[in-house]
Amino acid sequence: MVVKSNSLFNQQLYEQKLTTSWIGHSFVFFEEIDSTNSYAKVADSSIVSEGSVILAEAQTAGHGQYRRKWETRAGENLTFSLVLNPKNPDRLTILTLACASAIYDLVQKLIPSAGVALKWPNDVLIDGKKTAGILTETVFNGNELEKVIVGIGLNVNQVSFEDELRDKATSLAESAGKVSSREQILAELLSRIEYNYQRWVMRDVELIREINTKIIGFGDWVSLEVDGMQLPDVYKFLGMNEFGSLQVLNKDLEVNTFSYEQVRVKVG
Ligand code: BT5
Repeated sequence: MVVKSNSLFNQQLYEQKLTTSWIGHSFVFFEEIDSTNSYAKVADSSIVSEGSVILAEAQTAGHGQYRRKWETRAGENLTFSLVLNPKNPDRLTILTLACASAIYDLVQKLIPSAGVALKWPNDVLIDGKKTAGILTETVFNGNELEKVIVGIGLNVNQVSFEDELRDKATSLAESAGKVSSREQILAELLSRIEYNYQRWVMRDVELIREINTKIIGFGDWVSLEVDGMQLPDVYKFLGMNEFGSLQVLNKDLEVNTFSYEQVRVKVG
């Protein structure tokens, strides 16, 4: 596959394509930075405010949960953070997955043949390989929530991955067989995120139902890893509840609830 890449993100083109009401109107661009999430956390409110998008072509310390590395080739993908100001820090699991769900819908529209799925708690997969990951972080001022940072890494035009990612990662280009305009993809994704964010703020239960049906293993008997320990039994995966906790049915048909952070779902 011939891939034309490494042209810098075109902010002007992105602005032309953007149709959101407020998300992404404030846009901060870096050719290289340690991490867009780290920057968004400390940036002054005169530069970064609600709805700001911080995008970098390259990150020297891009990371996921537990400081795991997020590795992408510069100039080929989308690595950005979105700043939000919800009133309180509850239900952030749902917010993370609402953004993942926006990516899911976009992938499905762009590549109808792709086997897209969400993986609890924060991934988007195409045909079983990771295409996007989301890291949601909070900043507090004393007891008060100051801002929420949703960091998104989406593999767009990168078609080969090194080392441990070789068999685990994929991209839109790899799946579609052609490159996409990153500017167009970002603009469209932000519209979908804005829509889902509004639904999240309104506590739309339909949003949760919609997300649940997209998560791998939903309705199936799955294995669970809790706080790093594999549980011996299998559980029926009931999905997320309205608080963003994961619910399963055990073999005695009792409902067990786990918090977002502590559980991993293993299918098959
Ligand atoms: C995530 O973490 O998947 C969330 C990644 C969030 C990255 C964005 S980029 C913009 C913003 N700024 C940041 O510094 N972070 C955010 P986690 O679930 O912990 O997954 C991390 C794991 O994904 C790694 O240990 C690798 O196995 C795998 N991985 C790393 N880079 C990848 C890539 N490009 N594509 C697919 N998988 C990758």
